[in-house]
Amino acid sequence: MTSVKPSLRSLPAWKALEAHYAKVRELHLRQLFADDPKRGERLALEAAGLYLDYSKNRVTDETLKLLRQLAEECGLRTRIDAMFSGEKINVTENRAVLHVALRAPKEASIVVDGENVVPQVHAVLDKMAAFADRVRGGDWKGHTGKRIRNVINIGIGGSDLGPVMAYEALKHYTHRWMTLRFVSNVDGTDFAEAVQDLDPAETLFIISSKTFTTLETMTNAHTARDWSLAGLGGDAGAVAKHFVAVSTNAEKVSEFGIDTANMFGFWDWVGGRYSMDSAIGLSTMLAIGHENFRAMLTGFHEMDEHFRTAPFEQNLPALLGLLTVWYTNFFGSETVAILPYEQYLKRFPAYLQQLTMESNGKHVTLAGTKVDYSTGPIYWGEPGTNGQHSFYQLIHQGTRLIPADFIAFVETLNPLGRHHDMLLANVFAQTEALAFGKTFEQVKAEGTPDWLAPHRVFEGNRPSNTILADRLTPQILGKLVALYEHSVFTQGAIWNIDSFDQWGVELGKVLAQRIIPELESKTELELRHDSSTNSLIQRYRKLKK
Ligand code: G6Q
Repeated sequence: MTSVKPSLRSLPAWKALEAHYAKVRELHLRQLFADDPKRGERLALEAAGLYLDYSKNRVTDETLKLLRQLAEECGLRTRIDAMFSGEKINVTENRAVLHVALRAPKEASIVVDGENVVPQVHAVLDKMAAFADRVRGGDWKGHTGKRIRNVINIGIGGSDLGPVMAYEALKHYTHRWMTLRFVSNVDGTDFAEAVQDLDPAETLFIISSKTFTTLETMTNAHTARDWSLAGLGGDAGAVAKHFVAVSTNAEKVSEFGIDTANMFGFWDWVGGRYSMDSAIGLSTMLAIGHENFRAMLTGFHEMDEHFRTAPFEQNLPALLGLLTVWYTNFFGSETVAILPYEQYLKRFPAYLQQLTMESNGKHVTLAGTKVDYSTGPIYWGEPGTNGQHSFYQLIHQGTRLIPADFIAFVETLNPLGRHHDMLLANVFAQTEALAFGKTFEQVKAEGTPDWLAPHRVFEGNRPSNTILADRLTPQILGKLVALYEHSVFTQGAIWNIDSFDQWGVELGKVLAQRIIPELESKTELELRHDSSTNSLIQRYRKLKK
């Protein structure tokens, strides 16, 4: 995979896209829709239960053809096959990238280093299911014999964002007698607030850490153990009933005092940000039950199969990824807004931030040469309609081009009077307003005085996708997450980067380890940082109590 490839900019499709961009950059969506009355029906795709309307994008048929050609020239097809067959496509860590194996059906075979990993995946799933049944059924008792009513997942990054998002997204499917909380930050407030109203006798901690060495998670895990034991009379034997682990590191797990019988494993071919459907999803399974969890996996798998087999013209993730490349590299867009019109998806944009930005925030190619084009855009967003009353102003009338994904469901899980029609009316209205805007003439025709008219003009031509599904089920959530995972993959394949490492998070971690003793030292130390860092450390040391 690392063989020297021609630079992206020199590919025929890239050059053709550059020339094409010069021709279409000013084309207005008003014009595109006027020229093709069926555009809204034509530029839509339905696959694996998701409907994507991509007609409100600044593309012509020629753009789409050239983007697909770019995908071919970049070897997207070969890259997809390499991932699915367990090749070590994470080259900087020499690892396979096999989150797709986490949702493969029992009879599938995916071989890594000579071994079919699918049976191992299902063995862990079965173990998780048995455990979840015992906790949910009240058979797993705490140290004092009380039933577990509270579950706290301690983890960070990939060991937190997926579980938090999935819990919020699937809350409708949870038992309400069970309280689920998530502690991630090393800021003690996170832990203190999570447990302040809980009884240790009824509280189970899941320590979720692939490496079991992460500073934040291990600090919180030790604090949790102290809190638990303090509340349970100090008997270290209580740990066995109140702590389980999700990790790849059995040695560290048992060093911490957790019986490895209560450890749920996964593998180095699962990246943190791609792990919510592995044992890292144990809190999700405890919350929604194993049948729902398995339904979510089925959803993931359906989207995987779609991505693996559908031709690029009909391939949702490939199309979404290519559109992002189009805006990022040709229009110079720097961000993508994720706007779910579904309250349960309130943490979805935060989840996608890690998935997309940790994956594609890279400055060198697979071969290690500096890229001469932009890579991963900034993903951000908030649920609608709230965002409409804050930042949408800039999307509508600001000077930046911000492609936006609107996500909505035909049915609500909480039917309440007219709420849902109003919610959906806003989705459709926003994408319409973004695309078509309001001209000076239209504003004037409303009797607006000349001086005010420019302020009320909406230029329009702001691109958006609308993703519609029937209803937010575990299965649909799996499809939605897989859609974005593979869109990220598509982008990474075009940019020829390693979407599966994250060296960028290392430096700060290492420096923090050096600074911790400098903050804690009782004696004066000679600081050897730059003058800014030195004086911040000195100020903190002087003022802290
Ligand atoms: C994700 C990253 C990162 C990781 C956390 C937690 O892809 O690798 O966010 O998930 O740093 O790591 P541990 O699970 O090892 O504690």
